[in-house]
Amino acid sequence: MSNVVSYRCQEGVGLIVIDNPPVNALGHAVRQGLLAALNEGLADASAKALAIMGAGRTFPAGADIREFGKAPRPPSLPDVIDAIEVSSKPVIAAVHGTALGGGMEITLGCDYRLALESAKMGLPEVNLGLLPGAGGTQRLPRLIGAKAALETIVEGKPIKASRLAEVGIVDEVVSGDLERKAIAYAHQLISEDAPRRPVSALPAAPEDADVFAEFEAAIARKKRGYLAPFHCIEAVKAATEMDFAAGMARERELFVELLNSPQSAAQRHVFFAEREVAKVPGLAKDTPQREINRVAVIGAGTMGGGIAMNFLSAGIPVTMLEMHQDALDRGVSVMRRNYEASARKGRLAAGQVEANMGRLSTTLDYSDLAEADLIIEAVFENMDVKKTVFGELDRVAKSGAIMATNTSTLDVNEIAGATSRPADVLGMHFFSPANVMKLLEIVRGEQTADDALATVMALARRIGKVGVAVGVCYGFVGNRMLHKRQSQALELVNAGATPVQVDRVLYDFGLPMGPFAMADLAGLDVGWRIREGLRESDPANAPAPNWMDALAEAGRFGQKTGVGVFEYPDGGRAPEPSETTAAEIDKYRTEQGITSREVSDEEIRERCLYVMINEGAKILEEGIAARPLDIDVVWIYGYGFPPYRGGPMYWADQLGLNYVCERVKAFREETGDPDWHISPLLEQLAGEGKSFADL
Ligand code: T1G
Repeated sequence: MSNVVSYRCQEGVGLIVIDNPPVNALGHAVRQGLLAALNEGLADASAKALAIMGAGRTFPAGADIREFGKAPRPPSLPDVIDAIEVSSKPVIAAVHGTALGGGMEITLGCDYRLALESAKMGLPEVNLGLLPGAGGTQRLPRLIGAKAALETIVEGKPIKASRLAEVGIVDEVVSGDLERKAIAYAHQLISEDAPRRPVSALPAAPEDADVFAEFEAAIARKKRGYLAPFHCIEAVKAATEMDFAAGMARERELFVELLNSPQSAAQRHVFFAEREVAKVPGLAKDTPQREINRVAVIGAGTMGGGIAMNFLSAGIPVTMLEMHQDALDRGVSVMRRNYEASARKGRLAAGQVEANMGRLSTTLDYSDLAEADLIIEAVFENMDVKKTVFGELDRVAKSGAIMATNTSTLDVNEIAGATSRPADVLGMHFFSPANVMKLLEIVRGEQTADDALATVMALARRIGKVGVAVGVCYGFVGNRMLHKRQSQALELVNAGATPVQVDRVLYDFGLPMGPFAMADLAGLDVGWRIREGLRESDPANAPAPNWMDALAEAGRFGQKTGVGVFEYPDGGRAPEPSETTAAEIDKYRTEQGITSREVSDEEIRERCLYVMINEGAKILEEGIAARPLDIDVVWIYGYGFPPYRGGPMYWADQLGLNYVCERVKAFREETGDPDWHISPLLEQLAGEGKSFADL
């Protein structure tokens, strides 16, 4: 008998239970055990029907991703599912938790499907750069039609039990004791002599080809550069054109192509990296955490409001502090409007707007923050202002309260120094829009206590963020690398490229937008004011004014003024080239004595991306990020680095660090720019023929 799959007969129903924590992944032992238990049930005369269930938290959540890339070991999951489908007794799937990927495919091999009302099912393989490779692309279209199947398979999102019942995937939605309900349901089927229902025997409704072409066109922009979504479409199309056996062969062929693709390897790296970042090296797994039951947010602006929404949506009450009532009222109304917009899009259950807003209280008085377990400031990005705020917090916050700054560039240690309790201070750098972007850089100060860090790392997950622990430096991890990239982009335009060309190259690489569209979105005035501030406070080291400053000085702030580097006619968001910008660039080149030259796309891609890799290596040397995967996760969840490339450091490994090192040195020679000073770590790894993954 297997130790991960058990069989027992209960009241005439053979119960097959998979018990392979934490998520009952369908590894080799489980597949073997499942087949053995199925055969035992079929041989058991007292069992009139069989039911497959998961022990613990969930029905199987898919194939064991850790097995991919290794030699496959029989029985394969398609073979196990085929054995279920042809069994001589009716088989029921009794689902709780999240039946995902191969888990859902097992249910499709069963005759009937029962689900707890809290259960979800889905086919998220596309997020791993794969496709459902155990019959999902052939059975699901037969069950719900190709169009609905395309949505489920290409979007890869889990579907709630009530919706599964609506579309005909689940036969019964139950509550209470699932095992009892499964047995009762089996008795009902037996008494009704319910027919066997092999899904593979259903005719696949031949969809007209338009459905596939239209669907492909609809995802073209969002899924550009990815392989898997389009292979998914091909596999589902095969289900409408071929018989089941031929369709399965086509599915297998497409699956193997994806499994062996660099994209899937990269996306599987991201899957595990996203979970690994929660395990901070040097922070004991059992570090005690402080209770966070009430949060305070200082500042009701765009960031403060977005930050507060994360906690309100997670059911955590928030007290929001502002200096003036009108600012407070404005902030609260923006939050309400954001929730109402989500509700209109069906992303919020009915009544959730009021529930969330009902957890919000507001005040103009610091003393009302005295009961908060965590206080986050999102005030003006100025050190003196931040220090004043933290001085006040030190006065009013209760003992043990964690005090966090949302600064994106300022020194967290200096801010902590404005209090008598630096162990309770850290950075929580949210990314705008704070209620949407998943990344949260958690900045550990020199004196930040372990339990404060562990508390906020766990809290990140509770509010649906991906928390990455980072150290203190200008820009931490993400913005520090971003600033280097923006500087190269500017230099490339100064040399002869156009903003349109630079943006196109990086957009084609897979980034959501190029450096100049990004600058227009953030607002040219933001960087300009910081540089103007430096020119006043530290003229010797401040950067000389450039053509982007000239645009900002002329009030061309970007999207918010309708004109910036690009122009946005009719208040739109689609950037269009600007003659004014071209003239400012020419003027700047003349003033600087620059003779513009041809700049190749290759030079743009290498300079913008390799400068990030080099800076990432320096970030690792300085311990600002603990591992290369932390940097990968920051860039994927904070800046939209294409997951199918795995993140900047993973991607560098695929290029080969020798080549990157060579190019960094070449750019140093060509430009004399200190940003191209080679990271000793990068040089050492390249010299030893190693990768960042070897760290
Ligand atoms: N294989 C191996 N390990 C897995 C795993 C899986 N499928 N799913 C989760 N884990 C590990 C995870 O790494 C973590 O490990 C622990 O379980 C808890 O996970 C043939 C080819 C189920 C919604 O893509 O979406 O089936 O860090 O932290 O937040 O067609 O895990 O503790 O060491 O995420 O509660 C398709 C992936 C596979 C589902 C639970 N299935 N998993 O979320 O916990 S391909 C998936 C998830 C496939 C077939 C194809 C989530 C979850 P550790 P966790 P969670």
